[in-house]
Amino acid sequence: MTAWFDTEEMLIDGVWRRGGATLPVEDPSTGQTIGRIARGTAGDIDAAVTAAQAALDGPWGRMTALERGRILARMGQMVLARVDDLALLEATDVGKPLTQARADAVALARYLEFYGGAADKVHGTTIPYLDGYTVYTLRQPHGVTGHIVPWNYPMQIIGRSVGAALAMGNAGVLKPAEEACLTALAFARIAQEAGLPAGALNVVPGLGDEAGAALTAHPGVHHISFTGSVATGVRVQQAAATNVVPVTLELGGKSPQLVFDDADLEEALPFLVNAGIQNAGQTCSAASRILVHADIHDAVVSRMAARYRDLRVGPAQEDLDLGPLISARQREIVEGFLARAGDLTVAAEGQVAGTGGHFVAPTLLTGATGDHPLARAEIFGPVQVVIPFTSEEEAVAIANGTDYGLVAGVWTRDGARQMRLARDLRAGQVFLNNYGAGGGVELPFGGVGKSGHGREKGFEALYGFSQLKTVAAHHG
Ligand code: TXE
Repeated sequence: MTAWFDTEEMLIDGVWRRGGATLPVEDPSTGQTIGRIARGTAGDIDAAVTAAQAALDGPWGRMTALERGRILARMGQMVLARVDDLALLEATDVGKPLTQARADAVALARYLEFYGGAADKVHGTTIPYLDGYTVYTLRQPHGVTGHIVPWNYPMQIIGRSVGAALAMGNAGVLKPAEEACLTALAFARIAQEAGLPAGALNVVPGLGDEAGAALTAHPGVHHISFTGSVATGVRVQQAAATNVVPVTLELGGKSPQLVFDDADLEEALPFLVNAGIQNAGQTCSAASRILVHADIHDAVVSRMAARYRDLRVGPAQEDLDLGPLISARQREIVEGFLARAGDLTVAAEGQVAGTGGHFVAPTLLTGATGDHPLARAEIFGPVQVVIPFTSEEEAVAIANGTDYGLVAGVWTRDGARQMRLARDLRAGQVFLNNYGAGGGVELPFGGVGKSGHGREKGFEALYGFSQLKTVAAHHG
């Protein structure tokens, strides 16, 4: 399938090796099996954790922050040099249109540049204390970090999680999603070529309930970062609790964009639709709820509907607006939600141009109230629900009325309202007159409520991937 590397190997302690059983690699654009990956076992995870600890006890653990940063920066340059190869792998494995896959590869490079540059800029402080004391803090790595990554944005999530962890001097074990492992393996090749020492990053593909569960329960792991579903996140946190290990959980959402009657609709409209259908709606921060002031509801719906009717869905390699969903299972989940939308109105659908893949037509639904099941559940497909409101208070109540709280967008020209909503919306990120801010590698990201806890991206992630030690010296 790829001449670049053997997809059935995993990387443990700097050595590429095959395991026992394997899992199929499916191209979601065709439904065809196009290769195989290793099905890592609890034994492989154990070997990977041991290798990571050995790296911490060896040259990697003694490396200066400057040297770590240089390796990450080199990795970033090498990712940029292979952007097209990485994009093709991701498009084929995940089903995202080539342009989006390419943007994800560029974002991976950007994370590596950012965290490479930041590695030697995070440090402790001195604290004025009693007479005769000198007190300071040391910021140190947790040790072995476990990274469980989903299939929707493998490269971006690896960049934000593994990049930040390595910058702080941790040694990682990465368990990519069984549906999409190829760019994780390619990334590990690049890391090795860039000079990352053996064991600093180990990659073990495999099933969630096998390799994933073994990683989260392993007593040699000191921190776990997880991006995925709420149900699995709960299991990950429970497993980590057994070993009293901190976790960062990013569990998706039901993010709203609020459109007030003084909004600049020309500006807003592309964001309203794109933030809902990007990556076929399989985005943690997808704007799956559009809350619109009743006075402009019909105008907004009719313009969104026009855009929907132009959307084309087809094989990732054809680079249309949307690719397929990741799997037959994910398509069944999304179609199940649509089957329960009977009392809502389908305002518009896009056009499916492909056959054989896990394609779902993007669907714009209207007629919902904030408490409708489709307005509360994460659908994780190209489906947006439009909900009218008549006052600012009502809009905030609807926006805050789900179990989630990842991202919110507000479209209004009223500066005072912008400030009130930025304060009152229950979300880890609030965007005023934009949505997503171009990906925002530098911007702290994470949720409240069932969207999870902990912050990734930006400098904040570096604090999360390290711990503070206080040193108090009494010298008289
Ligand atoms: O997620 P899982 P799935 C949501 C989205 C989607 C639903 C199901 O709503 O429809 O989750 O997707 C690993 N111990 N999101 O089933 O199970 C698994 O191997 C340790 C939102 O794919 O959470 C994979 O690597 N790990 C989301 C990762 O967890 C385990 C992104 C995610 O799988 C495990 C993806 C276990 N017991 C889905 N079981 C987002 N936040 O963006 C599974 N895994």
